[in-house]
Amino acid sequence: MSESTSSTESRVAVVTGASSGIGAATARALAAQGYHVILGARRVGRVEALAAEIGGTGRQLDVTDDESVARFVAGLDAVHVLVNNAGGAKGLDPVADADLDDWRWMWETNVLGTLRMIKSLLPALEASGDGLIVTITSTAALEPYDNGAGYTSAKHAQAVLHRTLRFELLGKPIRLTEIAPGMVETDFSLVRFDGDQDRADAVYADLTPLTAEDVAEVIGFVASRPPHVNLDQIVLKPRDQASARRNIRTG
Ligand code: 8X3
Repeated sequence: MSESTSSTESRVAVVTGASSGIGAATARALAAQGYHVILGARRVGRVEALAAEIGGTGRQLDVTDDESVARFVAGLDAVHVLVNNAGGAKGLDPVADADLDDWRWMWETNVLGTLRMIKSLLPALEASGDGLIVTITSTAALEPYDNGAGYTSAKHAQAVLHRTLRFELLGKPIRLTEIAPGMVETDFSLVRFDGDQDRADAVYADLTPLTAEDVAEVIGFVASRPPHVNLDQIVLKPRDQASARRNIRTG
């Protein structure tokens, strides 16, 4: 096997937030490429079931908790791919009405959660000899929008943390890819609107959003490039969406 061929035999991939949506679809995509996938999520039953299906390993993981992260990474000596997917949005309120608990949750999960995972797994990523960090940010990491400051500020911060590593890790065998999706129909909006299904459905009504599989397929492409190819940033949106808040609804 030549050095530039990206063999995935016995390579290890870690996916956070792997119990549903983009995380679950990414775990499936990487397993299909031959990775042994370690799936992490708070809902351990779900990741264990999916792990059993794809020949991976499911472990409980709360990225907001130091001890949970330490338990999750224990024994992972060589990791080839880390997908920072855990995170999300809560609320859609003007800054004047900001709910501090919602902001705290968004910063804890998206920003500090990503930081905890990266800090914990950097030695294992380097030890693999060909590490890759994929961070799922959002189009919200590229542009602010009305009522979204809690989420857009967290996503901007998460993205800057990730992009800074591109400089700091130069010279080490670790690649970094930021994936910035627009509208993807998962339980993202259901969580954002605290379980209000009608409100969540309205976000994707009368247009064709991306699916979790659309995003996972791109991550699979990134992970299957040879070690010298670094895809720095990929922005993907539905054809019906031109910017964070500009889209076309045709019914
Ligand atoms: C989700 C995209 O437009 O709802 O990350 O902020 S958006």
